[in-house]
Amino acid sequence: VKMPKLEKYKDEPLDEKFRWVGAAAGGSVPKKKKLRVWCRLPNTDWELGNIHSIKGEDTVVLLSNGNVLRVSTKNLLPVNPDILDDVDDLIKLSYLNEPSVLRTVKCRYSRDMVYTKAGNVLVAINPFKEVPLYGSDLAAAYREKKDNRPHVYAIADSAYNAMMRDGANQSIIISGESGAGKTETAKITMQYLVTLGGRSGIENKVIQTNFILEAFGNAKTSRNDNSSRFGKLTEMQFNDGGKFCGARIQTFLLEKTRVVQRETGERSYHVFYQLCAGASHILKEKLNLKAADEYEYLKQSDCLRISCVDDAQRFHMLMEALNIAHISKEDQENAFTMLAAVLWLGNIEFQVIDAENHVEVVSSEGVTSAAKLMGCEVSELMLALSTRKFHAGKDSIIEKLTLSQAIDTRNALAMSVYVFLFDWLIQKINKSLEVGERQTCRSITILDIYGFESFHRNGFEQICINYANERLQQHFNRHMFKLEQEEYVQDGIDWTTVEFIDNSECLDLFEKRPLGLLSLLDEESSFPEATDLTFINKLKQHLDGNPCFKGEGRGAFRVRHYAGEVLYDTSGFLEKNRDLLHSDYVKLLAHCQLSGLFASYILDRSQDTNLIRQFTSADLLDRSVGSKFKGQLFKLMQCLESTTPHFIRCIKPNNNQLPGMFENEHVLQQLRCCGVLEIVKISKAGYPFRIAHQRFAERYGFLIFENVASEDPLSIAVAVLQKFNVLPEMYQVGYTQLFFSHSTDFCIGEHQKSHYTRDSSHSEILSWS
Ligand code: AOV
Ligand code: MG
Repeated sequence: VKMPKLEKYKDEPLDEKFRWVGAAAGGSVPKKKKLRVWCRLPNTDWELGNIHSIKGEDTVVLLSNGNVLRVSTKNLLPVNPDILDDVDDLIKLSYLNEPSVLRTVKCRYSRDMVYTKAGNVLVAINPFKEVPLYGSDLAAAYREKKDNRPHVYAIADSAYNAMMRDGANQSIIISGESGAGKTETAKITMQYLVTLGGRSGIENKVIQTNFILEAFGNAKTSRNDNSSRFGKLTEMQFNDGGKFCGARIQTFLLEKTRVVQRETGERSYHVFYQLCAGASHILKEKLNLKAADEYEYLKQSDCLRISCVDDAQRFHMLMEALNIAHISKEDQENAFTMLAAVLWLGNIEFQVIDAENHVEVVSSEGVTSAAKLMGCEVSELMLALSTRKFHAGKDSIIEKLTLSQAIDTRNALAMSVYVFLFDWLIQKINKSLEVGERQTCRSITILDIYGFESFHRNGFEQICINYANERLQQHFNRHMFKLEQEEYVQDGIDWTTVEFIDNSECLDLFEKRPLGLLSLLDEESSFPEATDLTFINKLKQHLDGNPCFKGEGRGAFRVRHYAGEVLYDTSGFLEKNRDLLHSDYVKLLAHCQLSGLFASYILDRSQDTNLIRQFTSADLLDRSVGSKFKGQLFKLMQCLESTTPHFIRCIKPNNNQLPGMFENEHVLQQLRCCGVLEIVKISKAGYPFRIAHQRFAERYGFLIFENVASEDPLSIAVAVLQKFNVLPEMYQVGYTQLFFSHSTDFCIGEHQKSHYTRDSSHSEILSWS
């Protein structure tokens, strides 16, 4: 993909750069000790070199590879001293520029230090191999503050401490493009959190649910062999004493089309292959299960295996995980039965019977097995897949389906069975992880959604995924840049605004009413006559003014996302957005005797969500996939806004899923789009620790004043700061709060007063954490 130019992005402010270069140009550089510089090559890479000579705007640089280059001085940037090569927090760099940041993370990465801080944000680069960075000993070291190197554990720990200290719910928000390591990071976070506050007996249960959800909700894509195809929010719950006591999982929009169709070289959900490879003889016989390559739904994409993965072994792990999660044997078997039914549905074939392309179901092993597994009559299933019933007044009219209609119906049925199964499983898991006797009081929520995607072909699924990522990016910007800086301004402290790449324009493109992408999609979906072509024309007509949108030929359009430009193909958009469920087969499903529980669940759900209702345009507003997803994301954001966020940005070092391969341009692009340089700038100049005058005075006033109550809080605060020699550059006094810079390492904790005395030094007062 060609990535867009990010115009608002700048290196160090230009004038600073020139000042620096100006000093070098002023002839103050000793001839022998030639100044080291980053020099931008014609291919836009940066290379280290030494200044050889300077003539006006041009500088001759001796590059480290031996070449000599004459460049304009604006293509030079300052190099940090070697001693800063592997700093653990980018705010420690003396010169903040792209090549220096890249050099630091690259240098750390080559030594398996995959985590680096950028102020409060953790940058995690995917090692694509096992690294000796995890385990209970290391976790304990973080808990006991014996280790303070950047780590997921450290983030989880500070979230936990903040939760205990402030009594406020926390969130850990993990983002990054597809394959960057979000899901692994989420699991590492969870592993840390479940051990807190001592053993509760459900640690393993929670950890094992990850494996179950990955089996049913992850698949191999061309970007990631274990790509999450759903969004996941896990609320980790803690009791009064701070002990982990339960969890609740919420999922978002599972990519259901994958069950019936996908690009060549990709797989459907892991669980299908695991089941085919690993089921016992008895189970195989019961389900009439064959090898994966006998199922149309599995073999169609020419990819049945993932290298280095043993599906049969994974199936045994799955069974174990289901047992540990207390999913009953009966429920497990119901689930496997449904999976087999889906596979057999895919093998059902149709035969054209007249000139109008109407069809009948071919009697085959596919249809008999599917009917048997679903628990309905073969004839019932055949009828549901080849006809449609209409109500015209009191009469009902039966209409035969054409070949493409019948195939669509069959696929829609298979997809809904899978989605029902997935939702049902989540419900079971939640039941099992539920906290007993209402003991929960606080939580840390972990968000792991599908990452930004740009494939060869991008459809409705990708636009939903990428839209979700835009929303998340907005949340990140809001907290890292907007709220932070607004607070400085409101409280009247000295502050120079740091610019950042705002993605509001792109979000507007999606969400604006009535002329945003989602509204237009809904409007068009409500016209029965509309086609993908009329849809694209509508988009072009209304959106061409938006700088993030560009109409292309042949039913395609481009969106400029914060993380890159993506070309979308509109084919199937309307259909997928409408997501019609035909009443005939929903009724069929609900009355199938698949297995008591499952059937009643479907019936519940279909009444719940009015699935049986015929689709009308009025329903669409709240029923279309796009609007439902948008609504879900809004709720998600609301939920996140009620927590204190902690951010982890995962970075993918290469597109080959290989260890030890660090592609500069690719990494740089990701660092840019998550605004790492800007975050460092804000953190470096900013005041991450703050406390209200009043609170500070209450806490420390007694160190100076006998009677704190009689003094004004601000005077007390300033007196304390002066008495303890807190340097003026370490803090600023706002109208309502005191702001402390990063270098103070100040902790706003509820410490006992006995911790300090009038003889305490300022470092004692300001540096516990
Ligand atoms: P994702 O969640 O960000 O992609 P994953 O977490 O699935 O990415 O990571 C992809 C692969 O990278 C994993 O299967 C591991 O092989 C490897 N990996 C990631 N993090 C680590 C780590 N800390 N240590 C070792 N290997 C790691 V997507 O779900 O596609 O957006 O939709
Ligand atoms: Mg994932």
